[in-house]
Amino acid sequence: MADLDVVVVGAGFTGIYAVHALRSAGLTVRAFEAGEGIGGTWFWNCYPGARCDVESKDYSYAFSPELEQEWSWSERYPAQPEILRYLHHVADKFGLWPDLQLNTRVTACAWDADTSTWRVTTEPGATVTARFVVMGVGNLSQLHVPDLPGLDTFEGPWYHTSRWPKEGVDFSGQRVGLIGTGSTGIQIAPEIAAVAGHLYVFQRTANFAVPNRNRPWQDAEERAFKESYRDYRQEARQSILGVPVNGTGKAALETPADEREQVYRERWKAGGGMPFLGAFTDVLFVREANDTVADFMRDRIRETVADPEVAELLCPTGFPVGAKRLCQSDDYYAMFNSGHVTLVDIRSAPLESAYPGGLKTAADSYELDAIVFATGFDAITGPLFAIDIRGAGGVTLREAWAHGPRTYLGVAAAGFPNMFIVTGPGSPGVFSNMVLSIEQHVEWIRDCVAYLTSHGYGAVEATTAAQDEWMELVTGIAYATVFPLADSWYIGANIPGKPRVFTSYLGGVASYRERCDAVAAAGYEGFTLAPAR
Ligand code: NA7
Repeated sequence: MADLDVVVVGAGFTGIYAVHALRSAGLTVRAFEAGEGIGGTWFWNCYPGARCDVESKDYSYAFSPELEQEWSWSERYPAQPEILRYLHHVADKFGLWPDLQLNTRVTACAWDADTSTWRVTTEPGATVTARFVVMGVGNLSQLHVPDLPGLDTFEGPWYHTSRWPKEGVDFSGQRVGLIGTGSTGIQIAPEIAAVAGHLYVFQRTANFAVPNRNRPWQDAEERAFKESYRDYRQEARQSILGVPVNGTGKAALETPADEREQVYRERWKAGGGMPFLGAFTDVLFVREANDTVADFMRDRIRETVADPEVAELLCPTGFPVGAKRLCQSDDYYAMFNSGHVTLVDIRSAPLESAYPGGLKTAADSYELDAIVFATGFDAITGPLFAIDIRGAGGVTLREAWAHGPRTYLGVAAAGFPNMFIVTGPGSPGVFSNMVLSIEQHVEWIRDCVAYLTSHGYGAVEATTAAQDEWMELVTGIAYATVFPLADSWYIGANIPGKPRVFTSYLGGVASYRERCDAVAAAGYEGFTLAPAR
């Protein structure tokens, strides 16, 4: 007999809700969390300026009307500390702490076919058995520090944004080198520039960034969304991205240029990335349509940045808007107008090494007191591969996915019975409002476990045929869009040697939910169910 019904790996948004949902269904469950606090992504990414790019009214749990009424978000886009406070409130309110075990890293999970249980090994030391494991490891938790020769010789401190010291870092008056200009680099740069003596931004690829127009919620606004929250959540479930977006319903290429410009101007003024991607029906499917957005955004950069050469370097080229995560910032571009911020183009003169006093590119040397890596993550599969997962016949997940991840519905993998993945590859995951997707996955998993238990089944495993059919669908949709046209972490291009495959389901959260529900209603079609032992 297993120690627990379910082990959940991670105590971020997934682990916290999974403990609540599975426990409420009468199951014994424990979440193991490597960090010394709950929050996952929002625990680790505590660098200055860390903020969610989905509005707080969307980026919150919908499972409890009482919770959504009693909690007040202070700002339109929630900052990291406020998200952590929210998650603590949830853990307090639902009494989850006894089943959230901190400072415990799951290092291995091995399937035992004889007992239909998983043996879960943790650091430091203990092993537990469980009927099911739920991977709530997040998509962006395995950090990536580039292999930079000489880094160990650098005499100052260096940091990765995702392991920021909890006590903060004082860069007052210092010469700081920032490597990376993705969402994170763009968020942290103005914060460092505000105090540093000089900030050098080492840019390999310029990214598109739109304004946040972040601001406190007005009381009247909050009242309004709280009054219709139930309907609003339903609308979110029926959407593509898990957030209602007011599209024009028209194609950009069939809209007169002045009308199109007007639409973009309104969205620029209102702030936020999703309204741009959803403005016209063809922006994410037709490169020429996407170019109309890209041209508009490049014009805004040229308008904001005083030095024309710097502005041109900041203008992204060569990939469609949205194909790399669309960044959001209210002050990134304007920051380059201050005399103490230098943009260093490491596309034309690559970064070569660190030396005791700073960083060296193919063109120059930069004397630095500190280096900040905002160089991202071994995304999506990285956190799963960090655990030694061994399924049926002792095959590791790493072996099974050597050519790229393969799942059925993004939630299960053939060869790995009774293992569920939340927002994994093959699901809308990173292309959706994460919290909405997490809730949908967790509820589907809860219902699946309840079904198995009540029908006398002990094991559930995706069939290879169902998995193949699903991945074909996922790939077919993805390659009809502009998303695979960039070297992004979405396709693993940021990690040397990683297979370049696009594995997110882009059909939208509504159709995805429908399919998951249909599979369940048909007695878990595409899965093999085995009687309990
Ligand atoms: P990202 O989006 O992966 O950005 C990483 C940045 O670091 C990006 O500008 C990279 O340039 C740069 N990078 C990575 N490796 C190197 C090396 N070796 N040399 C120079 N520059 C490098 O990570 P973020 O943390 O910003 O954002 C991740 C997600 O978190 C984001 O999409 C949101 O969903 C939240 P590159 O573009 O590869 O040329």
